[in-house]
Amino acid sequence: MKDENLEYLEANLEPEHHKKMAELGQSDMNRFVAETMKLCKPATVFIATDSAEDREYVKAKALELGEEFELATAGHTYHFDGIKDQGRDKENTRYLLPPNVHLGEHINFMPRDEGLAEVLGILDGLMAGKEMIVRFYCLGPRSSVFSQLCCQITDSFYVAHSEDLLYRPGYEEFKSAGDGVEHFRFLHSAGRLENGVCADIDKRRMFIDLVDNIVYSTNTQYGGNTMGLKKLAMRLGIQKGLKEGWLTEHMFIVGVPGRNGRKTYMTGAYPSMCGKTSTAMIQGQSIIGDDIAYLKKIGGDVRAVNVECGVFGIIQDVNPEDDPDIYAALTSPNEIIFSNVLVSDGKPYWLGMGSELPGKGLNFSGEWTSGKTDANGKAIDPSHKNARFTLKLDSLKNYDENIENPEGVPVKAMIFGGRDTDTSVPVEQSFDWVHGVITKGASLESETTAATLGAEGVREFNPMSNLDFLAASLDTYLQKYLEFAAVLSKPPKIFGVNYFLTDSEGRYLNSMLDKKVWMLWIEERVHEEVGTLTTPTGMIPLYKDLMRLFKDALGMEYSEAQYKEQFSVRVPQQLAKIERIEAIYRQEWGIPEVLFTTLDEQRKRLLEARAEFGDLVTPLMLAQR
Ligand code: SPV
Ligand code: MN
Repeated sequence: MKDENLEYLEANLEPEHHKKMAELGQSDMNRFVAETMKLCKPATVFIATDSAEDREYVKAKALELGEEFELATAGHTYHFDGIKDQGRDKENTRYLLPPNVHLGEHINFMPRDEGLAEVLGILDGLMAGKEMIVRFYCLGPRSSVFSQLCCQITDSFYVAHSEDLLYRPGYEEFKSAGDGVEHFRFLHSAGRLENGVCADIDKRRMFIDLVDNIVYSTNTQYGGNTMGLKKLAMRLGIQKGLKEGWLTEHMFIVGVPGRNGRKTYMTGAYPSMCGKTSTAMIQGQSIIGDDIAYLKKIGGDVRAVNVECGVFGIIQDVNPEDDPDIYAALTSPNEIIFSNVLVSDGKPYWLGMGSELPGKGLNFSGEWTSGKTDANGKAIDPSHKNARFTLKLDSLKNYDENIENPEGVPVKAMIFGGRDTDTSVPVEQSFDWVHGVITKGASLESETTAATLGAEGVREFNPMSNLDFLAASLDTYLQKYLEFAAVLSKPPKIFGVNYFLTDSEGRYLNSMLDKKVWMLWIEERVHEEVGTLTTPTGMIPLYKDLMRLFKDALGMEYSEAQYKEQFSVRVPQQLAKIERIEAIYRQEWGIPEVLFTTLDEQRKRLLEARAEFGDLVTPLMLAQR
């Protein structure tokens, strides 16, 4: 059959690029590429296959065009996003919804017709004078039940290069799939650049069209806004998973070592900058992924894959003591992109790297010297708090051998953690799947950080740390989540963690290293090798087990006084949290009743404990009950 789009491509592409499209054999892709060319009007078009040559071209172009610059160490490059383009822009990230679709109060949306008109208007001619890159990827391992094919169009070689590090190639997958294969599409343009950064931030848009499985992103460079396969694909993945009975989650996947050489796989969901990557990188563990997981039920287990094969990680506080494996990778020759760090004498520097930073250099604000202030008179940090590194997982030495397993890995524990200075204990097991989904996942709150634009330190509701990415109403998401593993005879055990508890003076009660102990305790709980103490909110570790684990894993003494301070139930704070969470869900339609009964039961247990012991219920009080 005649394909008019392919004819258009033949007339308007260089022959080698037309050939690549023709050989792909995907009429939807021909249409997507032809329509985008007509709309965005690029000067030239580069169709990338999976070949090493095409990958090299992208890398070389990023350097040639000044989107990246070389550092002294072989393979290392750096990139800057503009001073106003340093995080995910939640305000301008919107779902485009048809008139009959309502996803509730927590979803930022606009009418689809209006949104499409606006973003297509912005995209009109936006690639003028630039090269348009067309790239094919596969989310999840290739040739697996988890594989999700994607096509990214962008005019940013930095974005294309980053995605080449973060995602598995997909040209050959598309080619062998046969015409009409289901896929996600992403269209990005950084728009007009000035000094290499986006000049028209007021026209920054991330618009998600759930009807056509396409996401548009304009006038931004920051990874979370631009790399379609990252947070933008997550939204399409959530929608697809909920329809088909599986989950797309904001989760790391790790293998935790246990007794007799065994390894136990776990996932963990934490909002940005709450220790997710560093938990995934704890010494002695192996890493499958640090950000996004697809979870499916296979053969009686929940199994998970990392949709990515690289890390776009926060660099602040990566130092030889706290994150030795990442630090080693960041200081060895390897393909790495450093974004928004301080650069001086060909070397990257970042806050918390464990050594002195130079007093001047280049950073996201341009030439930087210590004491430089922004337009509001606020001191500009040498490296941004949300500065990042991008690398392939296989450049880390703790890379898990199962990352490409087409069946994923069995998930035995799911962990939820937020930035919480005053309420939850450092680690706690939920009573069962439903209690865990509701009181740990659906009740997750976190104090805001620099990973998204806006004020920091404000407590925000963030169910499953997925709120920013939900492509469904909360009631549907929760209902499907509850159903997901309820049918399994042994669903994953659910845990809550909190690394950010402080004392009355605001000092952290735990060190960065303590999370290793919590992970090892969870591993032993999965195999039911250690006991617990039941509290009104869950099951906490026994002192003797923590004392042993602190000694064995960290060579540290852990005192009973520390245990008491960290693991006491703070009843007024826990009750206030229930009030907040309940009020949020009361505003929504159709929330499963079990959410309210579960919260209510928890409140009753807390009130009973308070009547018996007062506001602060120590583990000892509960043990002697
Ligand atoms: C996050 O903010 O959750 C990240 C980085 O993982 S971003 O790509 O910006 O989403
Ligand atoms: Mn993330």
